[in-house]
Amino acid sequence: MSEAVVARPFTDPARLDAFWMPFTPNRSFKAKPRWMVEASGMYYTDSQGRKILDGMAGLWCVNAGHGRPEIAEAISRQTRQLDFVSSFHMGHSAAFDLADRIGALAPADLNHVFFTNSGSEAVDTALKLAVAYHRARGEGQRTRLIGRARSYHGMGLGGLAVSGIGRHRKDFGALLPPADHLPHTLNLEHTAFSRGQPTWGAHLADELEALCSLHDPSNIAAVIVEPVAGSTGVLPPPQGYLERLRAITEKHGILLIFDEVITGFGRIGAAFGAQALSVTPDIITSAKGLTNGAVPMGAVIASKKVHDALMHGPKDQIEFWHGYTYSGHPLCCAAALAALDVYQKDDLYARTARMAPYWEERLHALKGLPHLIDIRNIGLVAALELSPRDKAAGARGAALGEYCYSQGILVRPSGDLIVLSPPLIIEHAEIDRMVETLAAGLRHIA
Ligand code: PXG
Repeated sequence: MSEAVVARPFTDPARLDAFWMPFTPNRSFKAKPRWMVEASGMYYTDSQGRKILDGMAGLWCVNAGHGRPEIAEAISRQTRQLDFVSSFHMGHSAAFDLADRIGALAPADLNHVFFTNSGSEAVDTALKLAVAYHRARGEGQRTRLIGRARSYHGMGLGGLAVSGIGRHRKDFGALLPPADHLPHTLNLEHTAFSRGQPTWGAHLADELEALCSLHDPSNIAAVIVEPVAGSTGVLPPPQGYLERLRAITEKHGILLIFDEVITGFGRIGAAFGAQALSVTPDIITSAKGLTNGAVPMGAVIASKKVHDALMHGPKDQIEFWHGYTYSGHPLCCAAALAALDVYQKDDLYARTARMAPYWEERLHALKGLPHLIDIRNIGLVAALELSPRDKAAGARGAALGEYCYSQGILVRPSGDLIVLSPPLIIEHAEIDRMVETLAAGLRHIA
């Protein structure tokens, strides 16, 4: 990396103004920017030349580590050979190849793949697909959607409607389609310091029966949940909970959607969370790890039942009135195919399952250190929950995040939670270093 590239942003602060940063306090970032200039394997390099251990896999996406040359080369080759072709009425082989590969990786008969450009678009696509499915079967009144508290389903208006984060919804309330929410499954009194799936909480799935009584199931199109809620603080599902949701949805003809934008492509020790947790939904949404984060892409994976219901009417008519200019973009498909090859070569899903017990053991050894009120983990993801400071919610989490960064480790503070989701190539020594830094940080911060 040349000096000029490293130094440029600092020499002209006025040039920071134009980029309106997403989900960032723009003014404070621009007053004290944090730059990354390079990334390779488990590490970023920041503008001071420090190596920073990436405890977040970018933003839950760089599953095989940064800068994998196979993916870079595939992108470069594809853009020189066929930079763009629309997937509306035209084709290129990488899109078909990728859909086929994803279908083979997905559970059961979830074999039909619709491409999007992000997780948010994948969620909106899945919700529309659910409504269209019922309509195609003559149940057009099934339009009601059910999400869950403490869920993140992206920033589209459909995804926001089913999402369970009040602050995300607050400014846009009137625009959101009506949706109901199941309760979330975290209850520290019953679940604190559970290893993996808590034993308490399966009964919370029965709240779905209550919503069915209220609205009548004949009006409900779909239930969407993250199999493991990720960005709201890593909530592994209670044992038996997803099984119960599956049984209730099946009983009432309601589609079950798993939002696997985070759990897809290995995070919890199988290609999809559905497989790791042995519950099969009707539709899966994915993104992030699909291309190892190298280029934006999402995918919706539908079961045969859902797909076939829409394949009706005259054969020369469009079956699903939906799509994006960049659905199945050649460059994204090439990146995703290369990423899937890398995952296979690294045996990444099985490796994650093998590494998970060590991750769990090391993290749970932190129990008893100051401020720690919960540790949650599954696969290679975890959250530490800290008790909040008096009248200063979030300050302690931010302080621990800052401490870790000062020691060369990037973690994701979210309020008083520290979320950890490293690239799945993490080694034992790197887990040790993360855990030791967190331990030192917990002792250090007030
Ligand atoms: N579903 C889930 C489960 C997600 O986690 C999305 C959908 C939306 O994906 P896109 O690609 O549209 O961003 C997500 C995104 C965090 C964080 O801080 C998490 C996400 C995005 C940004 C920040 O944990 N997840």
